[in-house]
Amino acid sequence: MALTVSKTPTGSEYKVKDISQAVFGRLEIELAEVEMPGLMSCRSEFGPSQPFQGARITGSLHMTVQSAVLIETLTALGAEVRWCSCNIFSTQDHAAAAIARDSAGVKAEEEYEKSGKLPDVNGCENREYRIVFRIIKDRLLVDPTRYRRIKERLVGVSEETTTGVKRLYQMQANGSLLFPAINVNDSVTKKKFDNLYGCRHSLPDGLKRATDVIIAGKIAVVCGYGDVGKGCAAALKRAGARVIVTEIDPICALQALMDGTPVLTLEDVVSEADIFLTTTGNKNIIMVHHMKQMKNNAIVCNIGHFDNEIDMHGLETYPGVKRITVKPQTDRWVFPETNNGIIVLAEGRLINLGCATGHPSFVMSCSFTNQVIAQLELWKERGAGKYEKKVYVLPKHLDEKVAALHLGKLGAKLTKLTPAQAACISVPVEGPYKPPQYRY
Ligand code: NAD
Ligand code: 3DD
Repeated sequence: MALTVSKTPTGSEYKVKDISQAVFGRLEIELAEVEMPGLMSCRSEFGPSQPFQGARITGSLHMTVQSAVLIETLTALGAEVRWCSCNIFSTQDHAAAAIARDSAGVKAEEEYEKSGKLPDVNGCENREYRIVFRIIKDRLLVDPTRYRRIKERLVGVSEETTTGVKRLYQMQANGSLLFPAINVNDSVTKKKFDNLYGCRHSLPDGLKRATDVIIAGKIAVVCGYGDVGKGCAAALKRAGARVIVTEIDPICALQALMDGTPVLTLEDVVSEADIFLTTTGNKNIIMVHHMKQMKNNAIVCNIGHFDNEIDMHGLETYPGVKRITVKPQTDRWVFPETNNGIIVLAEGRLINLGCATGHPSFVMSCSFTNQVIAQLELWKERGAGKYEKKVYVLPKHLDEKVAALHLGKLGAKLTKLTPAQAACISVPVEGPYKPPQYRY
C-alpha cells in the first residue's frame, strides 16, 4: 500500500484524494462562510490580536466544508493546524483539497481505516516515511507507552460530541484522563442545536439521497429520543411518517409520548416497520436477529455513534447472506432463508455524513464557535493551573454569546429588560440555590 504524502509550495504536508478539487472546495467554503456568522465574528474579534500565535492545534473531525471554515478560523487567529477526518465516509474531498492547498496539513485519506492496518513499512514509496514508520514500530515494541509522553506538551482537548464526552467523563472517573478537557457538546448552543436541528435537517437529506424512497405513510422506528432522536423523529413526522420511538429513559420516553409519539420496544415493531434508525450512542441496538425479521427492503440506518449501534459484524458473517451494493453506501443484504433483503445505509455508519453532507453551515457555526472559544480558553490558561485533568463545560455567558452571534443572520431582535424586570427574575448564582442542570 503506497503511502505518499504531498507538500504544498509553502511546505505544508497533505494527503487528500484529489488536490485539483481545491477550486470547487474554495467556492463552497466561501458560500459556507456567509452562513457561519459565529466563526466569522471570531475572526474579526480575535484575529487582530493573533491569540493562537505559537499554538499547534490538531483536529480529528469530519473533514467537511463546515470543518474547513473552523480550520481557517483557527489559522486566522494564528494557530498552526493539522487535521484528519474521523470517519471513512464523511470526508468531502473538495473541502479537504482546498484546505490542503491553502491552509492546514490535512490527512483525509481513509484507506488505512478501511483496511484496519497501518501501511506496510516496506510498501511505502516515500523513503522518509519508511524510516519514520520503522522508528515508531521499533520503539513501540520496546516501550508501548513511548508516545504517551506527548501528553506533557498537550495543553488540552475540546470534545465535540455526546459519545466522545461520555468517554472523557469515564476517563476522568477512572483516572486515565491525561490532560484538561472542555466538553463542547454540552454547551446549550451545541447540543440543543447541532444534535437537534442539525439532525432534523440532515437525516432526511441522507435518506432521500440514499434511497429516494417516500417517507410519507411509512412506519419509522427511532431508537433513542435524546436530542438527536428528537430531531430525527421531528423530521420523519414532518415528512409524513408514522414514528415509533424506543427508549430506556422514562423521561425521554414521556417526552416522546407528549410529542404524540408511541413508545414501544424494537421487538414489538420489528416485522411491521419500514425504516429503522439508531440514535442512541449506545451499541448493539439493532442485531442481526432483528434484521432477519424485517420486511423486504426495510431500511436500516444509524445517525448516532459510529458503526456499532447496528450489528454489522453479525450481518456480514451471517451464513449465506448476500451483499448487493446498489451504489456507494447503499447495500441490500439478502437472507438465504427468506430471500428477503434489507437496505443498510453507510455500512451502519453515520447516514447524514455518509449518504449526505451532514449538518448545514449555520448550525455547525453554533457548534464550532463553541470549539473556538474552548480552544482559546485552553490556550490562554495553559500553565496557569486553572484547569486540572478534568472535564469542564463553558460558562453560561459564553453560551449566550454564541447564541447572540447568530441572531442577526436570521433577523431576530431581542427584547431589553428594564432594571425592575431584571431584578424580578434574577437568580443568585452563588449561595445555596443552584438552578437545576437539565439535560433533556
Ligand atoms: P443523548 O444521550 O441525548 O440521547 C441518546 C438517547 O438514547 C438517550 O435518551 C438514551 O436514553 C437513549 N438510549 C440509550 N441506549 C438505548 C437503547 N438501548 N435503546 C433505546 N434508547 C437508548 O445523546 P444525543 O446527543 O442525542 O446523541 C446521540 C448519539 O448521536 C451520540 O453518539 C452522539 O455522539 C451522536 N451525534 C451524532 C450526530 C451526527 O451528525 N450524526 C450529531 C450529534 C450527535
Ligand atoms: N457533524 C454533522 N454534520 C457535520 C458537518 N457538516 N461538519 C462537521 C461535523 C458534522 C457532526 C457534528 O454534529 C458533531 O457535533 C457531532 O457528531 O456531535
